[in-house]
Amino acid sequence: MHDFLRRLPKAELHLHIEGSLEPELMFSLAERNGIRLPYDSVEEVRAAYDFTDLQSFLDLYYQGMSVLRTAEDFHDLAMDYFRRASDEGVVHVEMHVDPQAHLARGVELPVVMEGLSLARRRAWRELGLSSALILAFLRDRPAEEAMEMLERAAPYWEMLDGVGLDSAEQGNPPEKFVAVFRFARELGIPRVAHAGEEGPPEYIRQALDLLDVCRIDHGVRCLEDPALVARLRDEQVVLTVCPLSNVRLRVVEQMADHPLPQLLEAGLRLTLNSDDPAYFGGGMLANFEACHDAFGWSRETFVALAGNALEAAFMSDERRQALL
Ligand code: ES4
Ligand code: ZN
Repeated sequence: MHDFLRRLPKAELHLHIEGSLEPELMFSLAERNGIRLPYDSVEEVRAAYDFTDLQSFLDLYYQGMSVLRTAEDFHDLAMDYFRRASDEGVVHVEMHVDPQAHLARGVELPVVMEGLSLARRRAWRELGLSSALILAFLRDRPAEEAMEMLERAAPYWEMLDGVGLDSAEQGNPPEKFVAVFRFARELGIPRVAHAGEEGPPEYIRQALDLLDVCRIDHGVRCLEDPALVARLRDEQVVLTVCPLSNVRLRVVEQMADHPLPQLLEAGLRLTLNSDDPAYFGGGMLANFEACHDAFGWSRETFVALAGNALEAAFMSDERRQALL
């Protein structure tokens, strides 16, 4: 099964590129940039990744990204991830990026965009791996700041495949971001949003009704609202589920308790994703394998889930046909 899951062509629709920063690269970038880390070893960093909830993770995630300063750093970050993903049979990666987190520490948008663009072109040429870029708004910061960031991103609108909504969910409902999502829609940019990870089912409804998103990132808490489940099924809304993330952030206690089997049984259009592979104990293959170990799913189930991701991916129909 391991070889089958590795060889299965997989598209990853839910990845935070800053969350792909492995401790080894964190140390080498810290050294290159003359930055002191509050850790003495890679082992110490990994030991610190003992999270109690989303916020406890976000604190270390924002701290970890402090080593990213130059376009070369962003290039190395993404290239490092693309190589690992490609080795795991990933053929397409859609990455969220958090420009506000970088702007807040003095790293300007062109630095981020140039580094990531170069890595994406190299990944396509050297690995045959396609990618998409999702500009994410930090929901725990003011909505006005999100709008300002999207305006500043004007030179890059053309290269955006989507906008997203991430960071601390509780208390930061989608309705807070109606204006900036309306602007993205006017620009013709597709929209996705994290909802129903720690937040209530109502946030999933808001993301659909007020932000007009085409996918829900996570969405696992929809199960608390049967009418919402029926709607997600009827409309075949794609959920980008991240099983190992849910365990590590204690959305569920262990893989055996994960609601994936119920979500599948409900007829929802699911995909499997890694979220922040460097922080949550593995990439796409580890997530697929964890599902196999916990639920004993057949090859057909994994083929269907991988197919959902290819069908929902932001890629040309030509590329999609080549992969399906
Ligand atoms: C994130 Cl809400 C959320 N979940 C996982 N990783 C993230 N990075 C930024 N926001
Ligand atoms: Zn996420």
